[in-house]
Amino acid sequence: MKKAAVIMGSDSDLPIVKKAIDVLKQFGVPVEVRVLSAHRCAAQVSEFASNAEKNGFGVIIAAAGKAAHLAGAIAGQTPLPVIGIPIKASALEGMDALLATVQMPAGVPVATVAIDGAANAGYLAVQILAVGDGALMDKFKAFRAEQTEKVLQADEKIRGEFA
Ligand code: RP5
Repeated sequence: MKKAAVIMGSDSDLPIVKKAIDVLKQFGVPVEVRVLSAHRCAAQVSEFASNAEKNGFGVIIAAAGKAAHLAGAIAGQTPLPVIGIPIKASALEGMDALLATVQMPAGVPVATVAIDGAANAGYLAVQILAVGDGALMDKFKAFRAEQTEKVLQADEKIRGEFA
């Protein structure tokens, strides 16, 4: 199976980013986790991004707050799909990071999840890798069926309580 990379702009992002890592691990996806800043260590970001495909990655998750250029900077230097997580890290409550991450020029997309939406970044990465991996796709389908079943059980319980 291809690996997933999870890159965060600062170790202060980890409490949120951990939710993406947990999802990837839950599905048995091999994951490498790095702290790399688009602004504070741009050369290392370039080194990582430009070698990611040949190093066996299939998808990259990039999380950053404030002027969040990390996901876009990575996306511009790799043909791999990049998922951006805007982190709530400033007085602007994450809107700054959301707009900086999502407003990419045509030809260099970043699939941007919600502010602090790290779990969905993990699920989307699993779905991307699952397209080329039948066993992973089966696991994802089983997860979805289980999720549906939990909602239907909650529905039955609540309907009973308020009948
Ligand atoms: C961004 O600035 C990081 O991704 C983080 O969300 C934010 C604050 O970083 P620190 O000052 O805590 O390192 O680049």
